[in-house]
Amino acid sequence: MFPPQESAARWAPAGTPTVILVVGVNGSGKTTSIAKLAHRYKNEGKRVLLAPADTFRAAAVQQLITWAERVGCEYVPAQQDQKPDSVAYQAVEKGLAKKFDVVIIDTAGRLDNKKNLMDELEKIVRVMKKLIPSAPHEVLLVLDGNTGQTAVRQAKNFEHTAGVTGLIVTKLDGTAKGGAVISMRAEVDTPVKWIGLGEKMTDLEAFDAELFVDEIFKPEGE
Ligand SMILES: Nc1nc2c(ncn2[C@@H]2O[C@H](COP(=O)(O)OP(=O)(O)O)[C@@H](O)[C@H]2O)c(=O)[nH]1
Ligand SMILES: [Mg+2]
Repeated sequence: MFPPQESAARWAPAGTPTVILVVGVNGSGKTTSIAKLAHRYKNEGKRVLLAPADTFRAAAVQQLITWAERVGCEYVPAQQDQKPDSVAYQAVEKGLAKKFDVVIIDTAGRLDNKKNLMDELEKIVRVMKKLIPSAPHEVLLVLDGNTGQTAVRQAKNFEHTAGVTGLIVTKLDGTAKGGAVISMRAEVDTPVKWIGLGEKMTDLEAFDAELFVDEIFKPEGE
């Protein structure tokens, strides 16, 4: 029953930084997932630049910077209350100038209302296109795998407005939670690209539908 999907990550043409925009509600695991992606890409030998464009909450910028330092990758410094699109612009500009392979942009999960949030995301996309017309190459929506129908609703809200190209389903560590991915994909027409399996930077797996389904049907103890 699992719908066929294209799980592969999308990349910019050679010589252009791949810009990944990460969206989703607060607490879904955006910032942690960005750290995990950064860690993975860094291990693959890629140069990764992080952009803390969630300037809406005081602690959010610092949280991403702390992760960047832990992972050992670069970030653009951002002030709290700096406009998110200006942080994104700075990051893409630096990504181009310093030839980074990957630029990952963290965003706010909540503004005073949903329209403002979507407007803000659109602004971020608009400014980066001035520098790289094909950006963002990937828009990853982060969904908490424990939130069931709420996550499905969020996915539907974000899917069209933000041009989402893939899902990261988080918090699938623990028992018997994998089913959430199946029910999500039954209702949301976006491929699951990554799954989060814990709070550490190593707790991220590329999603492979076939392997995943095999795991679910494996007899206990195998
Ligand atoms: N168990 C578990 N916790 C996670 C996972 N991903 C994120 N978290 C936790 O969820 C909380 C919110 O994550 P955060 O990245 O700050 O979410 P954001 O508000 O979307 O940026 C933090 O306590 C994370 O450690 C995961 O895959 N498994
Ligand atoms: Mg965050």
